[in-house]
Amino acid sequence: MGHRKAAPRKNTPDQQTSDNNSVQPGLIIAHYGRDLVVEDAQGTLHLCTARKKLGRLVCGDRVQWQPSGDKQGVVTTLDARRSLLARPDPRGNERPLAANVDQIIVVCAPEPPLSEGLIDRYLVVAELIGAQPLILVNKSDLFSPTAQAQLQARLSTFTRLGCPVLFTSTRDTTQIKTLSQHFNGHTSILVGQSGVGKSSLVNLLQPDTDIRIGQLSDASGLGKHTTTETTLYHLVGGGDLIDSPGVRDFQLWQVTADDLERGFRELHPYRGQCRFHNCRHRGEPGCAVAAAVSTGDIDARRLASYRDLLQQALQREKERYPG
Ligand SMILES: Nc1nc2c(ncn2[C@@H]2O[C@H](COP(=O)(O)OP(=O)(O)OP(=O)(O)O)[C@@H](O)[C@H]2O)c(=O)[nH]1
Ligand SMILES: [Mg+2]
Ligand SMILES: [Zn+2]
Repeated sequence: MGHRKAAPRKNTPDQQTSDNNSVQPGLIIAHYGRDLVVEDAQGTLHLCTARKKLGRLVCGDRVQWQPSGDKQGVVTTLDARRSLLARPDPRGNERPLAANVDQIIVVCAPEPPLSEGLIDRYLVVAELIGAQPLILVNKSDLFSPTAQAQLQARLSTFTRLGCPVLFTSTRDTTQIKTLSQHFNGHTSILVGQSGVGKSSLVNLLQPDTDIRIGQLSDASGLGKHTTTETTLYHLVGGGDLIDSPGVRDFQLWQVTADDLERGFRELHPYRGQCRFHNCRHRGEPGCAVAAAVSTGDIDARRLASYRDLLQQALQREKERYPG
């Protein structure tokens, strides 16, 4: 390793970690375009760039990086990802959003109106990347008890599928404990439409990371106006939480017909039970899934949702591979 001019030293405890230029492990906790905020093993933040060959790095990525100056560095290696959550851009190209997530928290609120279809699509993604889904209905302070009971009943399909539904309000700090229990031990990501209160939930649970990132970007001249796409927060009550910017809609552009079958967990027990081995459960004779709907074991709305998504997936496959 070549000789390197020592970086100017300040006598802060933070400084010790960037004193040598050895390769070391880090965690990506935010990014501004190509600039990454990497947290070292001591919890100090560094503004890094990444070698081009590494592709797009995202929040939650574990990396190896090398200091290159005062609180700056270069990411040299990407550690293997346990999971990768991607989101399509407006043209339908998948863009990675967060890595190593094991819980997807779908946040809803009375406004914009709650959409079961949107929840279904997030659940498919959760299933496909092996993450546990959790539904948070936020702004519960705006619900009457009757409205909340009605909504609870409406969302009971999801509870029966093993996806917990919690009612929350960021106006009510007594809920921090309940939320912490669900977040502890996980790397979770908050997803959902804009304005449902994702960032407010983060602020309730973790008020100081934005300040630390702000200090780093001020010090590095990154400017206050740059906004980060996603940010990872270490929660006081345990666990990591990734905030992501809201979307108006979320479509499953890259999901195939086979993926969908895996993505609807209530279909799993009926695998291989239909008369036709390649049954897509769209009204074929002898369909075990249709039979399960008539006995009430599968929710009719969920099957209709599956069929809609299947129709779209088959259409895409036809466009991609015509003939
Ligand atoms: N009444 C009420 N308002 C809330 C609650 N949580 C958040 N809000 C308000 O809802 C608005 C949107 O909150 P944000 O936290 O910015 O929403 P977000 O989901 O992060 O939005 P995007 O970042 O655009 O995706 C703000 O005005 C919040 O003050 C809540 O529990 N009750
Ligand atoms: Mg937000
Ligand atoms: Zn079938």
